[in-house]
Amino acid sequence: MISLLDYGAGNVRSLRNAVLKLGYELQDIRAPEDILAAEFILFPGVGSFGSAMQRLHQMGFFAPLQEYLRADRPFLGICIGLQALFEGSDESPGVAGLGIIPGRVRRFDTPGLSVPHMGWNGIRVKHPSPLSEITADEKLYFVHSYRAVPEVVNADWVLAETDYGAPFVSAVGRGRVAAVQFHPEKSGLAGLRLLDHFLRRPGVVAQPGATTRLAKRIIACLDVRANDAGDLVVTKGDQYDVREAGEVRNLGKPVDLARRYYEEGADEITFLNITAFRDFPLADQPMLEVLRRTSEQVFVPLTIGGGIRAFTDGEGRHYSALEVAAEYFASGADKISIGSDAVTTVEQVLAQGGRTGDSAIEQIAHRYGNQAVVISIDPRRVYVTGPEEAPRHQVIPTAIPGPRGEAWCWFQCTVKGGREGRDLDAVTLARVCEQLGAGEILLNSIDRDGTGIGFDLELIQAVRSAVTIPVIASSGAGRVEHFSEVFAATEVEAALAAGIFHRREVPIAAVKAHLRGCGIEVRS
Ligand code: 1PR
Repeated sequence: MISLLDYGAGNVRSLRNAVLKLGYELQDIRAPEDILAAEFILFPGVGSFGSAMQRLHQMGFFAPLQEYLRADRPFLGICIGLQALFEGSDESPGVAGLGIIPGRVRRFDTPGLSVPHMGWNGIRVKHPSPLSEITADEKLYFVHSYRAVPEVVNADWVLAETDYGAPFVSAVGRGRVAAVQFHPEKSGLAGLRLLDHFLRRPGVVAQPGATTRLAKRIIACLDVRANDAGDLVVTKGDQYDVREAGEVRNLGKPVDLARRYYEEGADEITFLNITAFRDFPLADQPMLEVLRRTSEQVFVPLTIGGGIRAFTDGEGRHYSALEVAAEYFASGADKISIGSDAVTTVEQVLAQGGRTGDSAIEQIAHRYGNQAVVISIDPRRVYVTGPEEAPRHQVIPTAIPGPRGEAWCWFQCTVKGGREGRDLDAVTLARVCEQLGAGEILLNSIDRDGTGIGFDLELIQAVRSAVTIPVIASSGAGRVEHFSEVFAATEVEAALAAGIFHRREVPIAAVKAHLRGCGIEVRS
């Protein structure tokens, strides 16, 4: 019997699904006395270090949990569940951790490194543990901006290290207490196997591993909307036009396609509810059901976008963007993606010269962590004769001339699925969203969407070099070489495609085999 310590923030649905799939029984810790009565505690800490500690105190869990851990009783912490074992974190100065392991958790600080550390990386095993199960070519899913560092005082706790800039502690353990910085429930079959071993606790002899490298991620994107008959389908546009002979293109059922991409090796799955800008997403129960059913079968990160903003329904009830996002997280999303509302927010910030404090980005990042907030940008090229023609925008020289031979362009943000252009450029949008607390950029291109002619490298480079958070290149992939091209020409952390995967023109495995052949690190 596994007892889950869930204090109600973020996506623990996937962890529940993973534990149940492995055949264990699961119960929730609801009261302080449940802690000392537990046989095995699973603690998937969520949110910031400070909010996690605050919740433990509020619920009366802090002291019994310390007692449980000091008595060396069976425990597995995940992510913040690892960091909480330390004395404190630079993320929340002045807030004490559980203090089981000496040392502090610190922010990644290597210059030039994108933060969060997000994606698939390896582990280097230091001490015998179930982690020795993981082979040198297997990778696990990480997403965090703070990390514990190996120090003399905690050396006897460190089970594994991972390299990102410098080595950090990716797993700890002593006696029957263990914790991992990565998410086993989001790490595909390797993660499920590992979770099973931790829960069964076999003894294995460690083989010290080599340097680890963060993999470039390959993401499958499913644009979802209702067709004219009212069924939710995966569709795909050409430059955002999803209709063919008047009908919405139907490329399959969302859950079936997501499962297929998981089995074929996608590192993440993104759902974009593309017409949610005009409907209220919480009224869209079929979409929430898609997410729930997908998270029962897909054990890699799930992102959902579309319609994340404040909303007042027909009866005058107001819903905050945080409430909308909470429903998505509770239904199985690991990250939410914000499109149109990010544009509105940045316009307000620029108009008033500072943060709004109550934007969806700020609220959701504060509650669920920066890594949970993706900004989806839908830009379109606007050609100009020189920077002086658009003095308020980030104008770049372009090797792809405009219709009148223009050699300069800027990238105009659009809202409502490309239907409306705004007086804001994508570079500025990305920069301001990072300042507001976004953790990742999903960078589409209306010009390239569905064309199969390759990613817009100039756009991607312009945005990538303006921010320090990870960027996902999207739109235009037609061949495996387009993926190696974008990773060679820019520093993006991930590349996303839709049409070529839906139409089975290029399998995900072929993309990865090609990248591996080019010496680019990918997850097997
Ligand atoms: O504005 O917060 O409600 O979010 C709406 C979301 O829906 C945005 O993320 C926006 O990008 C997306 N969206 C809206 N309309 C469309 C459309 O296609 N008509 N889809 C749309 C955007 C673009 C990509 C696509 C890549 C790769 N889809 O995600 O998957 O371009 O395609 P390819 O590999 O076939 O070239 P809000």
